[in-house]
Amino acid sequence: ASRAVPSSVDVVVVGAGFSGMYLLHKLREMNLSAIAFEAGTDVGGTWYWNRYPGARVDVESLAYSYSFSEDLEQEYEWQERYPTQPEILRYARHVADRFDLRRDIFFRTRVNAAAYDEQGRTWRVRTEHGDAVTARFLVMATGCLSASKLPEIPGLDRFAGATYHTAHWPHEGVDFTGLRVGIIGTGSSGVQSIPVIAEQAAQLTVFQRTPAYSLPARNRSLRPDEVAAMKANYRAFRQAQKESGFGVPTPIPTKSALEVSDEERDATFERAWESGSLVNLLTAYADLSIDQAANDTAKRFIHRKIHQIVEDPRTAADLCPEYPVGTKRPCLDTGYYETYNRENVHLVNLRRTPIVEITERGIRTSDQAYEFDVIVYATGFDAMTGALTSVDIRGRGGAPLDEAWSAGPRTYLGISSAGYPNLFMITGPGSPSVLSNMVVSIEQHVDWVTDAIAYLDHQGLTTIEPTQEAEDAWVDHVNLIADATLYPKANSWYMGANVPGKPQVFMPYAGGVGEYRKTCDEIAAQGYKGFALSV
Ligand code: NA7
Repeated sequence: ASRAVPSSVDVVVVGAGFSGMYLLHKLREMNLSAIAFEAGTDVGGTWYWNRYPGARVDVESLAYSYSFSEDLEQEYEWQERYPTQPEILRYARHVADRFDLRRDIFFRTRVNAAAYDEQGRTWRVRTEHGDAVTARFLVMATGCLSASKLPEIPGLDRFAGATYHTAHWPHEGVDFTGLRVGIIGTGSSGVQSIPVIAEQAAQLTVFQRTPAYSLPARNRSLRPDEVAAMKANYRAFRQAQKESGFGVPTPIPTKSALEVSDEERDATFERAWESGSLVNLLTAYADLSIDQAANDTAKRFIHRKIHQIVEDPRTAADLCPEYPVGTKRPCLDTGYYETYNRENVHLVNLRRTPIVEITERGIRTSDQAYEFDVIVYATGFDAMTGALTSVDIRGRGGAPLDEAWSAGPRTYLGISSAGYPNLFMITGPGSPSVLSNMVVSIEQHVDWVTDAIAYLDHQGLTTIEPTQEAEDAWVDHVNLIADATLYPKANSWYMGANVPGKPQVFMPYAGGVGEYRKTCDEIAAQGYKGFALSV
């Protein structure tokens, strides 16, 4: 914190999570000056903030890791199949140490504003501490799930006990022993933390608005032989990741769920359920994501599982989602449904009895007043756009980004936006991002963006900006793909549905990581088709 912020650099990076770290490394290798601003006190982004009990990644560690350094890839020793938050944070810290990244990161520093100077062709970036820096390029590496969200329930401030949001968990942890705990939210954060909190708390009451589809993670320690096999084959595996749909290599399904016998289908779903892999479930049949009747078969299978596990039939029924499988982000859990068989755990179905208010003592629903010592908010994020529009970003003519996006985000490739020259987003709306293994998508964007910067410098050009036509066409393309799927059928954060007043548009690109990469590469190879480049 004692270092002074330089007055001018080539690139300002906002965020020091997996995107920001790799960006810094890459930009340095290009001999460009770059700094990153990071709100946290350390690197790691998502894995720095989300310290709630039970927090884990839902992609396997050997796949959810950087591929840019073969030494790192070979030397790093992952312990678990699905690592916990501390293990992933340790990895991020290792990467920061290994590549000496911290010297260019300003921690405890939020970026408040960034304005494009049309004369100087630079971005003027301001931090919360009043520092200002001028940069040729601005890269928002701010993450897709980083602007956390509290529920809009009357009386939030009234509660006298302790409250925690899963994405702002205290570093020292929380001891729930002997406490009466209420938790709101049953997305991934709720599903992962509920079983762990239930083991400690005297009583745990879960307030569920929409149930999640969840698969048992079947987490375990990695075996030395499987790690060795992966490390011997890593290049081929990484290539397969890049070409895959979700950033996780899987055989491409050819069969329809409707063309096979019930026995065959059940056996297939059973194998996916046993495998502890979400992608195995989502790609079990070719039409699960596009055909309602096909999707219904997966839905019925999971409903049956829930009814088999959960003893109380009414609780089991309440835990069964109605929306199509996969149209909200499904979860991987460790003992989630089983937790509802504990005597100290109680499910409140908010569809039947909505929350009326938070009181000094707890939570009041339409039919009952619950008293708690602690309330946990597992209520998620203003996803994909929240972290971008919370910075006062102004492009040409001083146009605010949040106004340009008032009817939903508009990007070209999810990387850039018309009217905002030399501004790049890593895994922005309109790219596969949250529908993929994030590390694969992050590396692809960082490589693409740094290649574009190198191209400009090599050609003696100073600015790059998508044309309005290219952006409009991309937005249409993203919508067209989404409309061919079942995704828009759920009220999900993919759609912005969890934030009151947020425009309802399907934000990620659903055409798959491999197809998307091909498109990005072709556009670059054609001299950045759809972009206006200027000297
Ligand atoms: P999510 O998946 O957005 O889950 C948030 C949960 O909180 C979800 O069940 C919401 O119900 C619920 N919620 C939000 N607001 C309210 C209000 N006002 N009242 C009741 N319930 C509410 O966030 P997570 O942190 O769990 O996971 C984010 C991603 O991280 C996850 O998808 C993985 O990719 C990793 P809703 O569904 O909106 O009805």
